[in-house]
Amino acid sequence: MKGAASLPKAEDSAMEAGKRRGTKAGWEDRGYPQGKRGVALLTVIWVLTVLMVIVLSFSFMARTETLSTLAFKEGTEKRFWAEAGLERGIWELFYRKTRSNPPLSEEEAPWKIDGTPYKGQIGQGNYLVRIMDESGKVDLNTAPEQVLRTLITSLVGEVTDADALVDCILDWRDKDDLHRLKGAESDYYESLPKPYKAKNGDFDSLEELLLVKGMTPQLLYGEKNKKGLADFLTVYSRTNRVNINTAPKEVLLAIPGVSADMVEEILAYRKNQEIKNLQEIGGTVAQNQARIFPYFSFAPVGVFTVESLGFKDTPRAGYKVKTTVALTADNRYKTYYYKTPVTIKDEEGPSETALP
Ligand SMILES: [Ca+2]
Repeated sequence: MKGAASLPKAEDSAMEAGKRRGTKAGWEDRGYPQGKRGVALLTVIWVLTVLMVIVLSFSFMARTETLSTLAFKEGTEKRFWAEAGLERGIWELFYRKTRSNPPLSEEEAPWKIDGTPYKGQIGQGNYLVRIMDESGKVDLNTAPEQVLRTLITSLVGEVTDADALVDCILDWRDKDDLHRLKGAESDYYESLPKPYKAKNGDFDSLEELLLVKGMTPQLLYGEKNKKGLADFLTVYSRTNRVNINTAPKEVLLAIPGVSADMVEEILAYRKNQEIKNLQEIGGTVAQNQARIFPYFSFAPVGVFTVESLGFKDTPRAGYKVKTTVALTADNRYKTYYYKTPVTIKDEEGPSETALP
């Protein structure tokens, strides 16, 4: 008890000493001149400022993180909605295969495979799916030269020397090292800053076209309101004909001997039924059938591209995925190509044809 009683006394005397040090006499005692008495306050303000800057930068970082997490979440959602659309598209292909008889009603009818967009809903999201028959496109490796030339000229002739582009594509593909008039072979490609050789073999993918002299992503994928070559070319049909039931207008027009009137007749006829021969279309198509027949087939070869756009409110802010699949005999499918995302910038975006 004695010790405990003496302790407060010792504390008291220490406090007294502290108080004394805080007095004017105290500062002077410790050798601070009178003019520097605000230095502690200044230090405190500085420390507070530095702390505020740190806190503000932390809060800014946290906000950025939150926003990027939200964007990631939305992007992931859209991606899975798009993936769902892709699965649906493939499922529709199998359904189509089993529905060889004419459908009883509109709902029973299988989806069209000419790029017609179909909309679906899953959870809180939506998808927009298009199926394209690869045999409705022009095969880059097997198409007759005239078809390739007419198609490419009609699509990009306004912005580039289409003849030179076609010459370079054919030179890239042919086995020899002999230049066409405006073509390019290994000697040109080896003179580039990053040299490589001409393939002298078939194209394995459309992207390979970007290695060919004169080809640009804009020409291949199209720009905002202009379609690119990729919508009309393929490496998967492996035939020199195009499917008259699914070929886009641009491809039909590239067929030698096919006029704009014939294209209208074909499009009008196939709207309601499948074309089985040229005779049944009648009109100018039937009159010219002998001439144009060698360029056409009437059924798909079984390779399809499914393109799906996942979105919440507007397709313009969507996420797009694309796959090319081949249906195999055992009711399975093989994936030849898959791309995610097909970004709005390097592809035609949710192109006008993909919008509802
Ligand atoms: Ca060559």
